[in-house]
This record gives sequence, structure tokens and C-alpha cells, in this order.
Amino acid sequence: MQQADPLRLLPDLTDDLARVEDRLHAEVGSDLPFLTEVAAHLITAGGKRIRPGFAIAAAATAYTPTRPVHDDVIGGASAVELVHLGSLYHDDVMDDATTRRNVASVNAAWGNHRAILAGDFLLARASEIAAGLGTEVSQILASTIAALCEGQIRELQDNYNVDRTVRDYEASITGKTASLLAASCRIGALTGGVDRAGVEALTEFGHSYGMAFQIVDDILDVVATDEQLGKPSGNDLAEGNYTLPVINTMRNPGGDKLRAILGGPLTDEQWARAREIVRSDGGVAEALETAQAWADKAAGSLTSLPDNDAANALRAAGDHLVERVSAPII
Ligand code: GRG
Repeated sequence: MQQADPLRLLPDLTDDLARVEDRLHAEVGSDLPFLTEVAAHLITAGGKRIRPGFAIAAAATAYTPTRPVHDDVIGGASAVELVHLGSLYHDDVMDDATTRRNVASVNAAWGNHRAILAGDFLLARASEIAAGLGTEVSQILASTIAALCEGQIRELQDNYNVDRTVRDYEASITGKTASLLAASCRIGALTGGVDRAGVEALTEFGHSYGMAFQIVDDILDVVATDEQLGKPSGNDLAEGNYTLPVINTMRNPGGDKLRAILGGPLTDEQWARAREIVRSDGGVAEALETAQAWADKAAGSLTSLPDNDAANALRAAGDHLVERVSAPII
């Protein structure tokens, strides 16, 4: 029940992803070896590389058959992964996380101050790359970083809010997740020379896929075990981040018993009880339907794109994402 890895749908792009790896390591070089080590920590640890994968795939929709993408696409793909990494460094400080990508989180290994500064360093390197790719790419990257912060602030403002609405939730995940997936596709398409209509279609795709991606992530937090996730599950409930399955459950008939438990920090018993209610109510299945609707919208955004490997892989990516989470639930 791991999240879908859309990159395995794009086997011809593995060489381009290897170029991204080299570029990421080159970009985190600093005159301070310690900073290089801290900044490289999560790059070395792995990750699915969904954002650079989508940037490359977006560019490759212009090619039939697939061929290596231009260096500017590799730069754009590296920049979006660096922004993602910077956001993870900061997110782990905020959550006081102990692990990330199956290794010690940066804050756990080196402390909050160094984690924040190394995260800033990654954002700075991403900005340097973007500046070399022109004003439009720079502007997209800057406004995406702002959107990530806004999405995260919205989430914080709704902490422990049992009246959080689906609209509030969607506004938050638009900023904290969908904005970067949309930017990844947009920057990949722009640097790859995709025509304007294609750029808009791919941006729309990235947004919709990003919405489905975060909803699936939030469903997994409720239904998966620690082993399946590779990190503690049920964290959102414990932290007062009431995500779509929880909001749905509170709105459904019988939601009052969940509301009565939530609204503040939980004891272990309350946490287990709340999780059980969310799992057994229809809120999870309803959230899954919403994820599927976003996945359908994502695929629908690409109808005008050519019938080639990259475009077809992107069209299939949303369904693949939802299928992987559906199996253990239904
Ligand atoms: C400094 C840019 C910046 C942002 C500050 C902390 C913050 C504001 C935003 C947090 C955004 C965040 C962590 C959103 C969650 C997105 C998400 C689902 C992350 C997991 O992505 P995966 O599954 O992870 O692609 P891997 O490890 O595979 O890359």
C-alpha cells in the first residue's frame, strides 16, 4: 500500500532522472562541508522524485518518440525538487518529526536551527537555478513557495477546528501540495518548449493530480499501519490536522460522537477510538471518491495532448494513484 510511483510508468525517462540526481548533488555544494552534508541528507535518502519526474514527463509530451530532454528541463526539474526538499526540512521542524524517507529527519539529526537554515539554503539554490531559466520560471517558483507557506498557514489556523470545512481543507492542500505539482508540470513544459495550450493543460493536470495526491496521502494516514507507511500513522488526527476523511465523518449522520472526542489533544485511547470511528464510517470511501474525481479531472486535462508515451503515462498516473490506495479499503 505504498503511494503510487508514477515514475515507473515512464521507463524511458530514467536517464533524465539520473541527470537530475547529479544536478541535485552539484547544487547543494557549499564552501562549508558541514552545510553540504546537511543539505544533501534527504537527497541521498531517496524519495519518489515525483515532482522532477512530472517536470521531465511534461517536457517529453512534446516528443515522439521519447528522447533526452534539454538541460534547462533538468534545471527546472531539480529546482522543484529542491523546493520540495526545503519544505520537508521546515515541515519536519514544525512537526518535531524523527524520521523522513526512512532515515533520521534533519531536525532530529542536527537540531531545528540547522534544519531551518539548510532548508533556506535549498530554497536559495532552487531560486538561483530558476533565475538562470528566465523571468517566467523565476516568478512561478517564487509564487509557488509563497503558496506552500499559505497552504501550511491555513492548516495551522484550522488546528483542532472541528468546524473545518471541505472548502478550508481544499484551500490548504491547494497551497501546500497541488501548487508545487502544478509548478513542476508548468516549468517542465515551459523549459521543454511545449506550446502554450499544452503548458496550460499540463499545469491544470499538475494541480488536479496534486489534489488527488494529498487526499490519498491523508486517507493513508487514517487507514494504513506504521509498517505500511514507513512512519507513524494517525499523526494528522493526533496533531489536530482534520483532513478530508475526518471532515466527512464529522459531517455524516452520527458524526457527533467523533466531534465529541476531537477538538483538542487526545489521549492514546481517544486517538484509537477516533481513528476507529473514521475508519468504520463512510468518510474514507467518500474521500476516495473525491480523490478519484480529481484523478479523472487530471486525466481529462490532457485530452488535447498528443498520443505519445509521456502524455499517456501522465494520463494514467491519477488512476494508478487511487487504485493503490483503494485495494485495502474496499
Ligand atoms: C519553506 C517552501 C517552504 C515551505 C514552508 C512547511 C511548509 C511551508 C510547507 C509544507 C508543505 C508540505 C510538506 C506538504 C506535504 C506534501 C507532501 C504530500 C509531501 C510528501 O511528498 P512525497 O510523497 O515525498 O512526494 P517524497 O519523500 O517521496 O519526495
